[in-house]
Amino acid sequence: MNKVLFFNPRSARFKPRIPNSILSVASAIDGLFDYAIVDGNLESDPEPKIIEYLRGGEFGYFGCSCMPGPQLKQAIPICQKIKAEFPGVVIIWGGYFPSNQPAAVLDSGFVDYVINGPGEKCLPSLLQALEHKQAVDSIHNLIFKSAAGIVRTPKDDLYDQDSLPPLPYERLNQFYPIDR
Ligand code: B12
Repeated sequence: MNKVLFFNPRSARFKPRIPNSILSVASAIDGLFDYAIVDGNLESDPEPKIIEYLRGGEFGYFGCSCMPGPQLKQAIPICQKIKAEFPGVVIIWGGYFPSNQPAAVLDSGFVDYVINGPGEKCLPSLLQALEHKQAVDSIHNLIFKSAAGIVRTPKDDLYDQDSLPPLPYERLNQFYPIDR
């Protein structure tokens, strides 16, 4: 199974913060796919670390969270570089910016899939389908480009938050000491 490299681009200059968005989707693939986390808030320059992970050859997916503003500023050049150097790595964006601006994101040419809204069900289904070379068009909360244009699958109602798995703080702690 290909591994997933999650990236939380820098959203704040001061005070490390828990990367809520990434942890939420990481919780949904815990036990199904192995993953690593790179937190832009805790790296002076996250790019070398990301490139080093990808050069290892074990990561088939790059999952990037993105709000509008500074996160976008860090996400764009890094994803452009990944697409150029590792064209086989599938780049998946989730969060407010790609959910609201999917055409701009997909037209960029360096993002393969947009998760539209909550990703806890969509991401594991997408990864399973891609691993087994199955169609993705029945997976809810997904936006992607096909030969016919941009495809937007139906959107789920918001999930009952208490039914979702707990956030994997212990895993985050392995990458970035949570004491910080
Ligand atoms: C906390 C927060 C912040 C924190 C982030 C703290 C942190 N821990 O990182 C801080 C203070 C840094 C912040 C900053 C900003 N924020 Co803010 N923030 C929020 C807030 C209140 C909650 C976000 C959150 O953590 N949600 C919980 C997580 C679990 O949900 P989520 O992010 O939606 O993630 C889910 C999906 O989007 C998806 N997903 C997300 N990422 C990924 C990645 C992958 C790979 C996949 C598969 C799926 C996926 O799956 C997740 C689980 O379902 C929201 C409002 C809200 N109630 O949602 C505003 C909100 C996101 N922020 C907003 C804005 C505008 C900003 C700023 C631009 C404000 C500013 N002017 O500076 C900055 C920009 C950030 C940046 N620098 O890039 C707007 C975005 C509006 C829009 N239409 O895009 C929101 C919606 C508030 C609002 N209503 O105006 N923010």
